[in-house]
Amino acid sequence: MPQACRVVLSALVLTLVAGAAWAQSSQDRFRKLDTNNDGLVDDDEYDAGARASFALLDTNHDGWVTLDELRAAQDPNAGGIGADGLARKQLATMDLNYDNLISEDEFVAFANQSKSSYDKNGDGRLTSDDFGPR
Ligand SMILES: [Ca+2]
Ligand SMILES: [Ca+2]
Ligand SMILES: [Ca+2]
Repeated sequence: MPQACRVVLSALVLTLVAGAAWAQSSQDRFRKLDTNNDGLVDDDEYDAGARASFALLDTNHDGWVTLDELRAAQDPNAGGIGADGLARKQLATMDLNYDNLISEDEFVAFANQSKSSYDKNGDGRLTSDDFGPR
C-alpha cells in the first residue's frame, strides 16, 4: 500500500479507536483510551478501545460492520474521494476474508496493525506524547 494511503487509514483508525467524537482533541482521545490513568495506553486498553469503536460503528448491533455503516461514519467534510470512496477503501483494507463484512476480529486486527504508526517516538509504548500537543 502506498505510504500516503496508509497514513490516511491510520488517522482514520485512530479516530475510530478513540470513539466517534470527531471534535475531540488528541489528548482527549488519549485520556479516553488510558482507562486506568497511568499515562500509558497498554495492549488491553488499546484493544478495549478498538472493540468499543467497533460497537459504535455497528449501528444495528448485528455483530458486523457493513459498507453502509462505514459510509455513515465518515466525516462529511472529508473531501477527496468522498464518504463512499473512503468507506469502500476502509472495507477493502479491513475485510481480511473478503466477505464484504467487517467482523470485530478483523477490526481489532487492523487496529493492532496500525498501532505502531501512533507510536511516534518509537519506544514501543503509547503515551500522551504520542498523541500530539496537550
Ligand atoms: Ca493505562
Ligand atoms: Ca451491523
Ligand atoms: Ca470480513
